[in-house]
Amino acid sequence: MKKQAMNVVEKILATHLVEGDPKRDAEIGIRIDQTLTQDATGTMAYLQFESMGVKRVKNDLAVSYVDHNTVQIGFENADDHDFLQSVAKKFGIVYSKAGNGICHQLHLERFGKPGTTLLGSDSHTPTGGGIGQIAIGAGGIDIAVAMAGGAFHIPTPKVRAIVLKGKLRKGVSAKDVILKVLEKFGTKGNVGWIFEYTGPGVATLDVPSRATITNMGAELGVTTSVFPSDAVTRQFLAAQGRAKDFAKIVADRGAKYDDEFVVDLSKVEPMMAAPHSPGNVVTVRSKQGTKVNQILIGSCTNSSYRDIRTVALYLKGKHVADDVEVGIACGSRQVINMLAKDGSLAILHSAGCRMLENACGFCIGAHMSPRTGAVSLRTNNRNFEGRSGTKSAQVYLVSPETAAASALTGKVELPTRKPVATVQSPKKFPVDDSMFLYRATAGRGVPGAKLVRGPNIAPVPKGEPLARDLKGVCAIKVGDKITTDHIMPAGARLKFRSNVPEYAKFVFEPCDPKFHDKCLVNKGKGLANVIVAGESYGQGSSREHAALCPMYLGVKAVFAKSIERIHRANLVNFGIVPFVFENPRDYDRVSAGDALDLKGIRAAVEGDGVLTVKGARGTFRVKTSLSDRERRLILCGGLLASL
Ligand code: MIC
Ligand code: SF4
Repeated sequence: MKKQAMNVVEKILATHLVEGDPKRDAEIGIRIDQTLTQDATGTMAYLQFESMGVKRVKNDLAVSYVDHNTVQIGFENADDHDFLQSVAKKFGIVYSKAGNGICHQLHLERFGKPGTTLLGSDSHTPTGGGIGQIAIGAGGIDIAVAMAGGAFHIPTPKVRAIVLKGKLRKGVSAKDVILKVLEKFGTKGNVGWIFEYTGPGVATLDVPSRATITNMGAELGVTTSVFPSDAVTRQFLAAQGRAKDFAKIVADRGAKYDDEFVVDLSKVEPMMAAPHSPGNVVTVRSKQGTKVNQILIGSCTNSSYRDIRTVALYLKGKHVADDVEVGIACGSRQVINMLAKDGSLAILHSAGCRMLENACGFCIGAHMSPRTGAVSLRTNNRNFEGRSGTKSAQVYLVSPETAAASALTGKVELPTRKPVATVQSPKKFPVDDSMFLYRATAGRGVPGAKLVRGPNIAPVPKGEPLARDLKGVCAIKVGDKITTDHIMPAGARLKFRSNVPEYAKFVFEPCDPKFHDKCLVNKGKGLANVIVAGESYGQGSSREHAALCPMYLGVKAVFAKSIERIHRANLVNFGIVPFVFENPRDYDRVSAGDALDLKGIRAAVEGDGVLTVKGARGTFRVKTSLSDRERRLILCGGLLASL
């Protein structure tokens, strides 16, 4: 019998399917081979894993990276690191020490395996798609379940082929390609899709370039993005001393897709995302000459050797403009070691760049906030308002080439005017795994190892079963495209990630600093807090704190025009009902402070998901469409309460 032609997504999912049938069901469960966590989401993931009472991790490989909270002002970050190290030792997890690099770059270099699945407690986990993995970002508790051997559930994906043709011109790179895709598909409306890159142009892109594209695919709101695993992948793995990890995974001839979009690489021009959304894409040409105050290069999107070496080639023998500050954060020690060896580091120093730690740093607003009203060009993947730490700053997302060319004049410049040579993929990367601890005990753990818990590590709160009826109040009303950075700010607040009561004080801080206090007053009166929001609520990061902390404050439901995938899953995991307005115009009938009668909410969740709400200006209907699994979770107060 002739086998049906399959695309890359189908091939990988077919070998990992454990629940459901993609032909029939709206949701499927897949086995997870590898997991990754970073420190900002990891502490909570491991606290939850611990509370499941499992003795050691059960998936093939679990890696715990420390890269987000490395500023260490006060004891909190260091306490978290100690806790994470002790968890890794006890439960059989590989631990990547602070200073080793950024999780996604490191995982690509040292662990990512074509044809496998990777689940990470960070929304940019799809970076692994660059090496042919189905790599998905999720909330920490989903990672905890996967480490305990449980399945991960995704909406049965629709697969869009992004067909690459031709070859990029000099001075144009992967960042411009993903910005082109974002220009076409935007940051909303892509829930449930997987973007698979295919076509003859794929072979012209090296693995780090592919990873830049899949990394920033997160901004589309898709489940993930993936490239085939081909000769280029084989060469990359061999150069990393991992030839044995290679598996060829390419789409069969005649493979089918639900949709197709063609990108002619030779026609792509330098692109940028203008403030304050990665989907706000314009050409660099249209902003040429704009004065720039700050340029930051690196982060998990563009921090490979190829990227930073390219910047060095632009800056060789030159100096950055006087009134622009330039900072560079490399993705890993491997990258820095290579730059040190080939002279790039000296070039960058002489050119007046500030070499930053190889960590998330500026990307998450942990430092390097620009001056008031600044124009900041950055190679990272998000430019949400205020994420840089400066609310009035205008952050543009650009390629390393555009960043470097602009650094020389202090104005937005076209990198294609004086392009540099293309950096070739190295034949051999210098491998040094010495900052990955507990590799020898991975999967087993060290007998007798004890957990180390500083005062910043607080117990995880559990949800309560959903009541039959609720008397509620609209605790806040927000607009469209509210990101998790609005709901649960990072930056200076990040250090409270393992301390929910403390972190909860900052829920919605940028929108309404009194939100926390109001919620507690309502909760004290026995009222359920309800969040009312517009389109694309919860876009951005995978941080489950954006659901966990509201749960702690007594939020029981969200009424939005639409809700983004990861955040919706996090709400369900913490027992908050993710409702959407049946008629989006009813959004206008609710104001902050309105009493909302949620009579029959439990029956609605048990039944068809439709709830009639009595508000201050009449009744309206909200609905939620839940799988049986999700329904069960919400009814008992969330995933942790269900165990
Ligand atoms: C981000 O880019 O916003 C983060 C910080 O990496 C988050 C994770 C987090 O909030 O800890 C993400 O993208 O998931
Ligand atoms: Fe870190 Fe930024 Fe990447 Fe998030 S997007 S993982 S904060 S570098």
